[in-house]
Amino acid sequence: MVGADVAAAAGGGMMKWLLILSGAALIAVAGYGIYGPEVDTTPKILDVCVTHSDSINHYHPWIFIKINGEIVNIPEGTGVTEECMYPIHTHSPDGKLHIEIPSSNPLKITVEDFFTVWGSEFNENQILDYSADENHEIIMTVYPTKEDYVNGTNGVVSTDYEKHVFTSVDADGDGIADGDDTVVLIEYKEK
Ligand SMILES: [Ca+2]
Repeated sequence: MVGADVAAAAGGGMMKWLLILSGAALIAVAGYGIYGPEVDTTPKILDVCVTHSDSINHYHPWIFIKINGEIVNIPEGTGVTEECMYPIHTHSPDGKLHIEIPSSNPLKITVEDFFTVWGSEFNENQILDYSADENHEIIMTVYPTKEDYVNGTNGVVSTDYEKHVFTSVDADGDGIADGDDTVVLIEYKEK
């Protein structure tokens, strides 16, 4: 009798655990149902290849990176592989970006897209291998033209960081995307 009582007690305990576990599984399934599709962080920029023959909105912003005052070289051919030329890429090592948006796929191109095709890190706390800390900060400044950047005029500090859009909109009606010739400067420096 004693043995049977122990077995019954053990069986009851197991049933309790099964109920708890199945409850947890239900919550997990429900959670996936609610949140699963929303956490798709696959960079869309890597799904699109461009060719010069497609009908394309083609314009040229600039990006410059300074680490402790030194300009970082951005390689020629960033965003260009044998298999794919991504909608944001370089053809020279001078910070000139080529944005080519197929009219069949009107992407919104961000600074993050460039770092994605480059395979490098950038956000408000990190630029390349450098992290913001108590002594260092990351400042992003946007200039309306390359000439402004060279002259140090009309720069606006932005807190958009990687979310900054190189706009393809032509709000001023000159026939060129307004993001053309704009400059993003990312600086990592001592506070
Ligand atoms: Ca324009």
